[in-house]
Amino acid sequence: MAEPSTADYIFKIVLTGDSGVGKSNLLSRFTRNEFSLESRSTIGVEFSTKEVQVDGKTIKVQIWDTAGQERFMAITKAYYRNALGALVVFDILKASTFQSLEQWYNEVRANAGIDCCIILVGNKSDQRHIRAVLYDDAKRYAEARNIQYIETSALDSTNVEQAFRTLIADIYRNWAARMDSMKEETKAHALQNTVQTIRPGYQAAQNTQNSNSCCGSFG
Ligand SMILES: Nc1nc2c(ncn2[C@@H]2O[C@H](COP(=O)(O)OP(=O)(O)OP(=O)(O)O)[C@@H](O)[C@H]2O)c(=O)[nH]1
Ligand SMILES: [Mg+2]
Repeated sequence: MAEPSTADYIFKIVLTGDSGVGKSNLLSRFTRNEFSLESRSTIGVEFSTKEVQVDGKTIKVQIWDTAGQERFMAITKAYYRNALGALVVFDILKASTFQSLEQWYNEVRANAGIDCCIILVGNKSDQRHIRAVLYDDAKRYAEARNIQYIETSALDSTNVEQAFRTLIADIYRNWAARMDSMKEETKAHALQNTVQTIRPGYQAAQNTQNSNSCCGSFG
């Protein structure tokens, strides 16, 4: 039988971007330290989990992955529902995947909400000598949307851990403030003899609708 999770928080994160940009390999590199040169296009929706530590808290991240070509609305809505963060990925070797970004960015905003934390990921940096998208263009795109840009290589592992951890830390910062204010509210209720229990660890993923802002800046 599976061990019960001892995580303080559970975050759902989604991967999005055109087919072939390397979403599944970023996921397998981060969660299992694996890479495949001949990976097939993802069929349906898959997810993997990993526990990470932030500020002494254990955070279990559930990372969802689907094919970039999977364009059915029914999947889209369920895929993004309750996502607290998204990695929007393009391939620095392929300009068309950069041109598609707006579509993916809007899809996240429309389905996961304005408070979903987003990080822009330019993947395949191991091949940057033949890059088709300039670093500065991608950086400018991200800055205009107030999100962070990072270049990764799922092949040689560069920045993969950092991309996920930056996003997770950002979600944590965003939610920790809300958790603290919820705790304050709980204290106030307790003082009024109101019986109410809040389990911070399991609130985050269930309260995306009550939020207002996220990810304005990265330290
Ligand atoms: N050179 C290089 N190749 C990569 C990298 N990441 C992925 N690839 C290759 O790019 C191809 C597509 O990778 P996937 O991870 O399957 O891409 P995907 O975004 O999941 O594609 P879909 O599931 O179709 O949406 C595979 O041949 C990978 O080996 C990388 O960092 N560097
Ligand atoms: Mg895939």
